Amino acid sequence: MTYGPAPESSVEAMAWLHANAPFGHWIGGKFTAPGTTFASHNPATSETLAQITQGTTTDIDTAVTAAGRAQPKWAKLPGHKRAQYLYALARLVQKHSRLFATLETLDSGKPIREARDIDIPLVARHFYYHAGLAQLLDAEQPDMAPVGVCGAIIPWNFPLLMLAWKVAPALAAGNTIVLKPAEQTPLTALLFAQISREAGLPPGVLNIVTGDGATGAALVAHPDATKIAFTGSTDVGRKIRTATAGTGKALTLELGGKSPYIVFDDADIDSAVEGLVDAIWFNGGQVCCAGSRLLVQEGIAERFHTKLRARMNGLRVGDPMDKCIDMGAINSPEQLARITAMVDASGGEKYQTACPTGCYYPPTLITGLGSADALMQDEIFGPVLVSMTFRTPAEAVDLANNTRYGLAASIWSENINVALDIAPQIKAGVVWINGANMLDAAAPFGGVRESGFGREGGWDGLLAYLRPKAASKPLRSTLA
Ligand code: TXE
Repeated sequence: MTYGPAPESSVEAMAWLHANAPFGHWIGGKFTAPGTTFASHNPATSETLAQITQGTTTDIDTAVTAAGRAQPKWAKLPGHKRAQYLYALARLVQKHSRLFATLETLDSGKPIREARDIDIPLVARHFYYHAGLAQLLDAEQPDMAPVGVCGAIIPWNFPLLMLAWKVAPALAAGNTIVLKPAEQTPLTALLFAQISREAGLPPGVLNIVTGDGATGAALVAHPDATKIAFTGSTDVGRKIRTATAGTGKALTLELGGKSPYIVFDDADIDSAVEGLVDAIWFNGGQVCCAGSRLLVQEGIAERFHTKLRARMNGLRVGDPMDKCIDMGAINSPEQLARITAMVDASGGEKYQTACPTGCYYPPTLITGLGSADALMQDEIFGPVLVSMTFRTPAEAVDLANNTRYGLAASIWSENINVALDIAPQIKAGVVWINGANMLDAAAPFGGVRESGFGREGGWDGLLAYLRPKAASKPLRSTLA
């Protein structure tokens, strides 16, 4: 069955691309002339969308310098003035939400329904929320100083949302920023650059330098980028931590995960199955906090798997621009090859449903693995769920913690005492009870162990962009 094209036509997005590409960097409030370029593709069609400039060390230096020049004045603005810019950005994201959502889907392969209903609204919410925090800082700021110039490096799975997670708190706290989007998905960041002009953001407060890992490494290495915020693979996170060791740079890392999804035998099974569909097949499982490890209590395992397979059969995989599909394209041929190789190399029993040919991977369930098997341990970052059973709550905790990661976990039980007893025992930064992927600008998000450190969202997230400054007032003598 086909469902026809989404009403969100891509005509507007293609017109925007034709009017603006090839793209240079966004530095000091305007686009630079394009340099040596690479192509950004639509993974669903492999069509080239636009030529993007590969950022050099000189480009990074120019951007950091522009950010450094703008920072003192930006930091001197009262919080409520910075808030006005953040409110304007939030409103403009909403005003251009259809263009943002379409570009995001074309560039990343995620379903238009997700881009339109989840990614872009969460972006606007993030800016609204941080506008509020910027105002609160008026009361707090005497003892808090911005970090200075922030360098942000983001991945391809939530391109605009990850931009918002870095830019909103950085700007709210009085920092300026140089952001490097992922080479696979730079388009919405470039549109965001354009709307920052519409918002009247002072030149140099936001700078975007496109490019690959080498561009990111140059940003990390720049001596005047005093805080680095990174979201991406654990391998690159490790390199960045090594590169910044001994430099005094502040650092937050949001890395991979292998989050457990624990279902007790008293759970509401239908809700738990539905929650799992969201946990592992949202954005094709290309989600750092994906519930990619199902741990289900033995007594209900068969019934649960039967219901899960039936639900999998109903998932529609296809053209991301079709608003009726559940899962779109895999983000890139490289990521598809990575997923395929990992699954092909594994044992276990595989259950896969249908998907189109091209840059697609079918919803997959793998059972019969041991807890030490590679697929139980390694992040796949695709629509692949691995499943094991447990007998007792203690065994559930052991299995859940048997990972080098610690980002998120879901616990499903109708007995709140069980859930509240288990939650603190799980080594993870975020634990959801009878839910999954519940993200909000006000909730601190981040990991422990090899999932990284630092939080994004909430007051904790803002504090990562501030430094306490105890010497801002003269101390009164205790003898007086
Ligand atoms: O990530 P990279 P990749 C995981 C996931 C995926 C795997 C590889 O398991 O399969 O990583 O994806 C920039 N210095 N996650 O290769 O390389 C790069 O240009 C500075 C989980 O795409 O980590 C991009 O902007 N920057 C993750 C960003 O880092 C460097 C999301 C992420 O790319 C750099 C993405 C360097 N040396 C992948 N090398 C999550 N936590 O959500 C690359 N980059």
